Amino acid sequence: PKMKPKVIVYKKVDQEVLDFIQETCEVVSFEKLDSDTYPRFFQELKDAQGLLGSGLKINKELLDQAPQLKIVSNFSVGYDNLDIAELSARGIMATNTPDVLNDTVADTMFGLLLATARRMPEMDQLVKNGQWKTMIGEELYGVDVHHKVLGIIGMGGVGKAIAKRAHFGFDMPILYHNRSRNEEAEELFGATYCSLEDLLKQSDFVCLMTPLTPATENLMGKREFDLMKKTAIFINGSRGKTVDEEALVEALKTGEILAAGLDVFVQEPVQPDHPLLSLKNVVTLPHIGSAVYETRKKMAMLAAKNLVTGLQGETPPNLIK
Ligand code: 8YV
Repeated sequence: PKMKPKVIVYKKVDQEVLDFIQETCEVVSFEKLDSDTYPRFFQELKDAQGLLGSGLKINKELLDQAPQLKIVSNFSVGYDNLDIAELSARGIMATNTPDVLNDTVADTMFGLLLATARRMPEMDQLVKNGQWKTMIGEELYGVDVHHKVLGIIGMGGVGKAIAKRAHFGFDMPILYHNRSRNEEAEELFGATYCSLEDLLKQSDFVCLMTPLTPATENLMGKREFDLMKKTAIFINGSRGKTVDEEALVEALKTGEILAAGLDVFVQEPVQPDHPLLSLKNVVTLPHIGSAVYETRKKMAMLAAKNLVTGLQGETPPNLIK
């Protein structure tokens, strides 16, 4: 009988997902990669034909240790951890898990936007710390969201789901900046395409939802934060490296912008002594955009399907070109 291709699953997935892969592959699984598991991971990598997981930097150095690799299946929509040019040069397929997470991530981003606008974590702590002595005065007021201008940088699947929430749920006029026009967002949600500069100048909320690419690295720096309204709020649900964090800290401290809601950071987990964490006008989340059971299960199953179909010689549903 034909030998089953060996694959490494390097992120915790449900047994049902492993069982599905095991129907056609020999599976070596790691719940996480760290100093304890890396030695065995690189040992197994020598004759592995498939990889499934998220966040592992897959570049020339790693690929030189994986001579039989045929496909890398990312358990994420973002694939900045993959050196696509190197994978392509070696004829190795790469796939990701778009679409299934759009609504979940858009919910998270809108929750983060509302929490930041109305200072909810700060108010929650005030109650829990027994500081609620009188009815809240204007020094603790937040800002309105409904009818305010939302600027979306990156009108992809998640950006569109955010626009839907803003338009139908909060009567927000929407501006967007993107590599290309998005007629659907314009027709369905009244989104208006504009330059990054105009978006930054006119938006009350700026939501950064682009992939991390050489074009978007440090997209938001001092110049960009200075262009924003002093009453504006910045939300980042993309990747940490799309933002110059020093410039963001400066903008928040000097009042160039009002506040920020962040689900992603340059270094993750973010270190406890990071300057951002000392600011009252910053709301932070530990990269939980898609972190609900049903959605992560859909992502895992999609990553598994991409892996299995690729190894069976078919074109995977989500092949990254
Ligand atoms: C994942 C993400 O949580 O999909 C992405 O790009 O950032 C998140 O949905 C993360 O990559 C781990 O799977």
